[in-house]
Amino acid sequence: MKRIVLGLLLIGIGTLFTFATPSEDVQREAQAFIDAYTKQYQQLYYAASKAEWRANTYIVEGDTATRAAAQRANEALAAFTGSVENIRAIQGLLKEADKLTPLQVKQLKTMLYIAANNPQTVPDLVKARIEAETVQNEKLFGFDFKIDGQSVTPNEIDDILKKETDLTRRYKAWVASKEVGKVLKEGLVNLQRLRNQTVQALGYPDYFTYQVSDYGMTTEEMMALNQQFIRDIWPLYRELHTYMRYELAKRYGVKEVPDYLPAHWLPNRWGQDWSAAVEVKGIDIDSILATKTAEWIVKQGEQFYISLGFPPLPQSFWELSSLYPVPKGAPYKKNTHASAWHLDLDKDVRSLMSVVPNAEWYETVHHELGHIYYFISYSTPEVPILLREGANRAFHEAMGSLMGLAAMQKPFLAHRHLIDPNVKTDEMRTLLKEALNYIVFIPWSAGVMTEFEKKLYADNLPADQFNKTWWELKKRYQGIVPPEPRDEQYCDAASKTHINNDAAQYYDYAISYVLLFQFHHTIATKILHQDPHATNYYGNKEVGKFIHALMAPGATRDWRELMREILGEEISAKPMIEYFAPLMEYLKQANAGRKYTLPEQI
Ligand code: X8Z
Ligand code: ZN
Repeated sequence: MKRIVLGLLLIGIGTLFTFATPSEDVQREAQAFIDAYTKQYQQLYYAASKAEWRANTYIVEGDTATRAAAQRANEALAAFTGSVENIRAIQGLLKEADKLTPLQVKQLKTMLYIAANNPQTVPDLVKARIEAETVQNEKLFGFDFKIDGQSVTPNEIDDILKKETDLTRRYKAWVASKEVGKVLKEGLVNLQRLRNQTVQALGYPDYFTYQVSDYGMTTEEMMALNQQFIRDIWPLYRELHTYMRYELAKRYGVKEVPDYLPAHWLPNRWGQDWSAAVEVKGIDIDSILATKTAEWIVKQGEQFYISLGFPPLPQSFWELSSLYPVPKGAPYKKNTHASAWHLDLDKDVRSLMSVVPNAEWYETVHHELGHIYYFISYSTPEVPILLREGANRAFHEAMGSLMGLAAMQKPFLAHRHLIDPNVKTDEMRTLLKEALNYIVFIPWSAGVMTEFEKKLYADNLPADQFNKTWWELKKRYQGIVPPEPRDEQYCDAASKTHINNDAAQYYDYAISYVLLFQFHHTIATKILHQDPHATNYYGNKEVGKFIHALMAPGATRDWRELMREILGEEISAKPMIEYFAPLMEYLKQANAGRKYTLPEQI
């Protein structure tokens, strides 16, 4: 009996060897497909990027030509990446994945991931989604914000929210900033359906799950990770929340301290960063920067990267980027939210910003240049065009934010002659200011934004509950309430850029903040041997090599493996918590006798 079975088995293996294609042939076939795909993909991608660039830098009401051009280019890219023929070929090759090289498998999987957003089995849906996205962006950035009937720019609104102490004027600015949500609501409802339906055609349950899958994670895993971040920082957030209610009430001359922070009291339109509310004597970045130009800030950012060993930015970056606000009275508007673009997935790198000389833009410049230097670091022959992305999306967000943090620390500022090296500063207050940025951001990103978009896409949140849900989440996670009840004619979530044009990805930023403290801790303790609270990265080539090593592989490596290899760690908020630990005692003392309104545990 045994013998016969063995005999059959041998015959079986024999057949396999006779008829199956050897690995080399499969690899050759796959490579030919990948090369041909890549060539066409890069061309179409570049054309679409250029059309998008135009549509984001030159927004004129009624300019249907620019919009149509962007739509056409995006449709051509979608038709190719989502073509039934391509999907079949990719799936066919992936059936023989065990015979392919890991790099080939990664590229094919990337193709399939892109296809899922544009499947040409449902061409009308994809077309409708592209159109809806173009229109939404145009409405968002073509919007004319007004205070007392006077047009104001987002930079001007932000300035009021940072500096104004008169509550009526603050209220007007905040309310003005949310008006745009009204005109975006219908589009968002439409996009909720269209985004879900397009990815469902290739088997994803919803758009949120699709975006999360890029990390190799399920929606449940991603939600659990974000909830863990919130739990980790919650005790400190609760202290910060209490502290700010009392401090701001004092500042605005309000006798009765409110239980929750009114949204218009905070120095940011979404309450995502409160750091502008605290000044540190001796390191007043805003007044230092007020003496500089916007151009100087961008150059200063570039110098920092160069000092670490990175190359100067290419001439084309300076010629083709759109770095400053549109001149007053110009007949067009532009996207006012900062972004970095890798237009041809090779050498054409650009940034879109509206830099003015203040601390927020100083940080944002470092953030965007982080993306640009990430693009440059992986645009090498070793990294195939299709894998020219971050190890994951959060890595991409982390690098520049890390540099932004480093560029604010006292030894760095002194070295760069931005402050007097002998000036005495209050270190606890510096830490407080940093916490009001980095800690305050977590309940917003991991909580409000991530939960809202999960509900929107994975749970099909009904349109008559958008604003109610938004404010429930704001209260629960951030302890923030609107100045007065806001019904469903408003769509305050849609006042946030990412809800419209970077959908279901905001947890990227929560993860990136956690990662950046891991990166920073390693750099400070293992490379610089400096206190993480007081570092100076400037000019240190070893720091440059470390950052470069994280970026250069692009998406050719699994992000978890890369972390283990370079950091020897898994993702963890521990370095972030440790960094801010000294603040806990200080705040508890400052808050002694004050009423806490957030629960001890979330
Ligand atoms: O959107 C951004 C970047 C885009 S590349 C400027 N950020 C998030 C935001 O502004 O909401 C950076 C940190 C958080
Ligand atoms: Zn970014």
